[in-house]
Amino acid sequence: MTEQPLSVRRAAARRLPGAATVIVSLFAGLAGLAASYAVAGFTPSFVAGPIASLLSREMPAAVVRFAILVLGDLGETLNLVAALALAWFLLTLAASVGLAAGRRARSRVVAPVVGAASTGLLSVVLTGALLPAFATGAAVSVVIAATTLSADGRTPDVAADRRRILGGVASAVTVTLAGFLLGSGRDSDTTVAPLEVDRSLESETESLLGTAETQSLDVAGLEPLVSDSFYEVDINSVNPDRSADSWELSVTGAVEEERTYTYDDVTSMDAENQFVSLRCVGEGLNGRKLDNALWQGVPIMDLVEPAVPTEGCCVMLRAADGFYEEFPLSALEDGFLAFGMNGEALPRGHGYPARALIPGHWGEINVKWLTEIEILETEEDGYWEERGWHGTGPVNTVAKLHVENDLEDGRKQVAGHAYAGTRGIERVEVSTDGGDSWADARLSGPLPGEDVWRQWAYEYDPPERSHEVVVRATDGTGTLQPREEESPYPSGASGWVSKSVDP
Ligand SMILES: Nc1nc2c(c(=O)[nH]1)N[C@H]1C(S)=C(S)[C@@H](COP(=O)(O)O)O[C@H]1N2
Ligand SMILES: [Mo]
Repeated sequence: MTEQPLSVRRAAARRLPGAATVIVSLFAGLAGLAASYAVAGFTPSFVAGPIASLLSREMPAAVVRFAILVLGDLGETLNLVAALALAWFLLTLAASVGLAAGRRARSRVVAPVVGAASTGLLSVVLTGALLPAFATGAAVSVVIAATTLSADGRTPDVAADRRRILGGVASAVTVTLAGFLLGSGRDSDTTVAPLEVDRSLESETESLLGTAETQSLDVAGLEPLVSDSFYEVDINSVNPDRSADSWELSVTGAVEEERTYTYDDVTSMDAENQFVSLRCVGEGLNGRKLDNALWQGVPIMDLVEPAVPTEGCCVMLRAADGFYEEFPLSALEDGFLAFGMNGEALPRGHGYPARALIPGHWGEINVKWLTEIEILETEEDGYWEERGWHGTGPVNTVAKLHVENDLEDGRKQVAGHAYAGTRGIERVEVSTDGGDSWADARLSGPLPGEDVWRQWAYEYDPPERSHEVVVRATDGTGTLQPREEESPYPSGASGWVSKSVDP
């Protein structure tokens, strides 16, 4: 048997066993993922962000419907978990390219360098952002270097292999923990600049918020007329992260002259306050995706009219997250462009820098992170209509039953909100015997505005057995809401809410 040259023996010693390569790649990938999160936080520059968007966009309509109707908010969590897993897997593959290259080149420095380059490239291709890609590459190279550099090449024994793998794992765990802490400590609203409006609007906002507070019914556990926590529905689990400086809104399509506005253009126009409630077409009959806020902004037609629309029938609103919704021009005419919410800048989750509010219509056409208003000459489907929903029209009338209190005097109290878009709420009735007899509920005083919910409450002496409480609303046109129960898909939940109440 001939003696092998020393260099070949060294290389053989440096070669990690197959399973170890997989382990080191997995840990390097994890560290890369965490480093990206540390720098980008929960934004589209985080390497898992674009994957989450892609997953929800490409998911078959039936799966999305199942997620909305059956899984609810869990669907969004699953989307995020899948995106994280996929990002980890891709980074692991890219890191293993580095290890393989190092093996072929028989050099200790090749693996960390190639691993950094391939994972960094993957990240930049996915996100288009340099800094998080750089962090990912650096973290991956640290983990790979911790395994390849700690080999001395002369001791091809199991103990040495184990030390090398442990070195990699230990460094990966450190980087991952640090990355997770840094990323989660990041304020998700760092790009949001404070709202600047003139003093007179500001004091009007304060006084209207005060009105909403005093008009709110004094019922324990009932959400006030300006929601404490406003629901959020997005096609993506990671929200856009536009700064006001980089944001522009253009009016395009069937217009005489296209127009583009900056954030300064929009916020220096004459701003107004508007109460507008939103309800999601996908929520269950007695669901919680109905809320109200006081918004600061400008009438949308103040931006559209200078472009002089020609013979349009409809409009397509497009957004920074790839969302788009189409609806008739007539609905746009009452539209509002909001850049403030309850006297603060619009939060990132609700569409910073600016969103559309289309009074009386389902939430979905109230497009957030708005970037383009395109006037159309022929109808087109929006994002949700392509997936089978009919959510561009006016909302259904609904009365929710969210609160059930035992009062000190022995009576029962039931309460909730009622909403009928721009038709308004005229009356809410309650039955405590399954719908045989009805009595009027108390209503909160109406707030100014065309599209605002109301609260209702009703107190009664409970019977000594469990009983069925039913609630129904009559809108401002005098129409009683239909009794028949309809599922949210495709045109929004409808029907009388009823609940069995124990004595
Ligand atoms: N750009 C964009 N706008 C959007 C959405 C979205 O995913 N992306 N979701 C819509 C849906 S389905 C609803 S119900 C409302 C919810 O608004 P909120 O998240 O501020 O409550 O926003 C609408 N606007
Ligand atoms: Mo929605």
